Amino acid sequence: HSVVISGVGLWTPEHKISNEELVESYNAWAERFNKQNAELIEQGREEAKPLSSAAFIEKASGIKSRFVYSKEGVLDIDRMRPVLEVRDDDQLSHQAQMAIAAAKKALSAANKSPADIDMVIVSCAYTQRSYPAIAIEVQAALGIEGFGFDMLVACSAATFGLQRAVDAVAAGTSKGVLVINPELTSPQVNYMDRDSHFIFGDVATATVVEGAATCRSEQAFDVLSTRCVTVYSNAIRSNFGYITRVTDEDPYSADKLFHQQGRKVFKEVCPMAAEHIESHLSSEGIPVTELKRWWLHQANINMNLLISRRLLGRDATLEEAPVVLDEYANTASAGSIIAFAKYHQDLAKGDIGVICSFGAGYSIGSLILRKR
Ligand code: CO8
Repeated sequence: HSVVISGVGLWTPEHKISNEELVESYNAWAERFNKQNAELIEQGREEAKPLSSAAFIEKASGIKSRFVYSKEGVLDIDRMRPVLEVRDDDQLSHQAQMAIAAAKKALSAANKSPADIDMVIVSCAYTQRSYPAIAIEVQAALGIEGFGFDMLVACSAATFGLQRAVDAVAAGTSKGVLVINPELTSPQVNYMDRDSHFIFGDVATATVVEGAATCRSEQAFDVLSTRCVTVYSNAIRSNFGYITRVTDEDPYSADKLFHQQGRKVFKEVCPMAAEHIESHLSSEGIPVTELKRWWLHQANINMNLLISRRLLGRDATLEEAPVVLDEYANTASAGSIIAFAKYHQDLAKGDIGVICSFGAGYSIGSLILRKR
């Protein structure tokens, strides 16, 4: 069966935090910490908190701002984490709410109704609970018959989820699949860590995957090929998990939140991603120069430029490799899908593009698409 992506949806939270706001709050928190711990710092028993800078953030990452699901609490130096209300078991969960908003947009872009879908994959960096799956909650709320499950593959959750969807449709076991990426990252961001407080934002994306024969969309892409790879690394890690209840560790300690060795990640992941894209394209007989669009993972502008430079011998233009991280920051697996959602309508029939994610795991996933 020939498989298409027939619709993509993007849901953006209403709240925004600029670098300047974030840095002002972090620096106020750090200065207070240093004042309160002046004696210990003087004695060398505590490390002074370094100050952050909006200019550094923009230069080192390309990030100018991020969207958040809840802004309350994030900038409060007595809290330094968002506030989310507890919802009863019979209310819609936060993540399902985000997922449904994006899913409805993807369905409408694909010109499909829930009756056309029989598989729901919620694929993202974190789910707010282990069971029942967020995907099954979404399935019920949208009135979809079939099945759903959650998948966690950090930054490559969206591309790995899409590969599952493409395979299911190609095998004839599913007629239509919703792959949804409700990236609620802000609860896992350490807003008290100078090196990572600026990296992430919240968003939700969704895509509809189906057979070419049922496609009723004006903006559809043939999926020519998918490829996923993982190589174990501790350079990006979170030790948050259900067993901390019995290991008696501090559930709020920094290692329970997102942390990374950013330089190491940068150096190791860029060549991996460049080689991955190159070998994926070459196995399909497509020269890199034929690529009209690169919907790359959105972690760092310099990473994306380095990857395109390795493959093209020059920096990709903004038209070739659109950037959304300036406005959205790193949104884990959703980044490349935001780029795809915002920048696909101008492509002509036959144009080829690649979606590629790279990140924690390490994990790399790519899809080669051709505009129909
Ligand atoms: N303000 C001012 N100065 C700073 C700041 C700051 N905020 N942060 C660091 N500095 C300083 C450093 O201390 C250092 O000073 P010195 O030279 O005196 O030691 C100097 O600036 C340079 O620091 P770095 O070498 O660390 O700076 P880089 O140029 O490497 O930039 C980045 C740091 C932006 C983090 C960069 O390394 C990067 O983007 N690396 C790639 C990271 C990446 O892509 N990671 C992927 C993570 S996402 C993922 O995989 C999914 C996880 C799941 C989602 C999690 C949701 C919460």
